[in-house]
Amino acid sequence: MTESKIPSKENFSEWYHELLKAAEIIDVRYPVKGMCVWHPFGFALRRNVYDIIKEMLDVDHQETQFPLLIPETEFMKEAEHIKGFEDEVYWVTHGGTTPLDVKLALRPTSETAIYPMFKLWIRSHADLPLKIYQIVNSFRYETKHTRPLIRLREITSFKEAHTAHATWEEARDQVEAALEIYARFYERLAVPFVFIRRPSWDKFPGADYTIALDTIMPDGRTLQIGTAHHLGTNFAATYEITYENTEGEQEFVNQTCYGISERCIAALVSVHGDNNGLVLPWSVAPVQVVIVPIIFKDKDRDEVIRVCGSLHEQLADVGVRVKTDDGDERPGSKFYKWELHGVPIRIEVGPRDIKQGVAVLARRDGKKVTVAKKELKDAVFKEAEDLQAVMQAAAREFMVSRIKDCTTVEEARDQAEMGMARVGWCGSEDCGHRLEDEIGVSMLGEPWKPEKTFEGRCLICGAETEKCVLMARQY
Ligand code: 5CA
Ligand code: ZN
Repeated sequence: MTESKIPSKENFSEWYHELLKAAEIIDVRYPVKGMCVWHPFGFALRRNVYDIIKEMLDVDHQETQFPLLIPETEFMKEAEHIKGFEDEVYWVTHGGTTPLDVKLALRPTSETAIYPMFKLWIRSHADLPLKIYQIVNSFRYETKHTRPLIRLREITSFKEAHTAHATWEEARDQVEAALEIYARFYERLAVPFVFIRRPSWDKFPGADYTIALDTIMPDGRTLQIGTAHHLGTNFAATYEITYENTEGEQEFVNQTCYGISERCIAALVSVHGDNNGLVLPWSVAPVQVVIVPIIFKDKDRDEVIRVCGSLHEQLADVGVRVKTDDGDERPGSKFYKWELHGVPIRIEVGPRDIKQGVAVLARRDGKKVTVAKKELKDAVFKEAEDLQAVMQAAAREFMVSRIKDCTTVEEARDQAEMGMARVGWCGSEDCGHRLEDEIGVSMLGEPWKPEKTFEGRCLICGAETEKCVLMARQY
């Protein structure tokens, strides 16, 4: 089929919105701004994606669930945290017609729900480290332009982990462990990113420091797709979370938290999709293989359907998420529909293929191979793996091509239209703010553990420096 229901990806914003609709990811017509409905197909994708992160966390974290509502008295304890979130909180003020004695906040994130309980749970060093996570909805009254999956007022799939440790160093190591988990997670999604340490003025409210994962969207704008925060003893002091150390003294715990949201799916969809629709990595595709029977004459029907059924069974038996589309539409329409839904591999079976003992295997990236029926299973896995690698490489190449060193404000301004501009920074807060003002975009921060060191000059004051920062337009 040549006609395409979605606009060209060059008009990224239109493409994105139309794709979410056409590929049945989410429905944005719910009548509350910033709140969307998952279509069943989108939710199946979400489940596959979140199963990966759950499996990774379950190795040494415990899953739990805390209430949605947080009493104002707890919410208002940590001064910096309040400052960071007070404009974004939804409040429950009434039970029926009765005003509540204590207003209840809908969690914008759950520090203030979880940490009063940590105070009760943690007694001695034997209770540490404590590592928990939950996958819940959370609410933020965002005032910036809302966007499906990207900036929501109800974040439906907020994965937040919270940990407590005996020492600051152990918490630091946990931040690194979390980043490693996220790196492996995004590798499975074939979504490239850079680790960036946020500047002090953009860290999580109440944290010692914040490290973010940022990726570049097709329109050149940066999307923060995860963060890990070292909370030091800031919340522990406020919520009196102490443990008895081996000498019998009470000490504050050191904490971390780290989160991702359905932005991971926004990134997945945007980074890989094309003009024909979704392109999903094998690892998460709700349908990994679609089998399309090619029937020209009625007399061939039974035989073609039988062979398709046996291929279907073979693949399902080894755990492939396979679907046989034996509906009445013409094959061309079926191809189009499953391409739109990002199916990595399509298998076509017609009478002539049956006679020759082969099937045609078409990959979502356009590559086609004819394979002997006996070798089909192996061929599917081989092509799936290769396709995932091709997607990974293409996505990384795009991102890397959109990060450039810049030595003048004008250059950085131009580059920030395309992606990230890397510029020298002396480290003074004053020059930092001027960088943001003059380039007209945000400072994402310093690359975290960069491969090579930087040598240059602060773009503002000209001082020699080994520090560099990435500047970009952000979603
Ligand atoms: N408590 C910490 C760690 S869980 C926390 O809330 N960190 S956060 O504010 O940085 O949020 C974690 C991640 O959620 C962000 O990195 C971002 O990817 C995502 N996120 C934040 N706000 C929204 C929003 N309004 N819509 C969708 N995703 C969001
Ligand atoms: Zn400077």
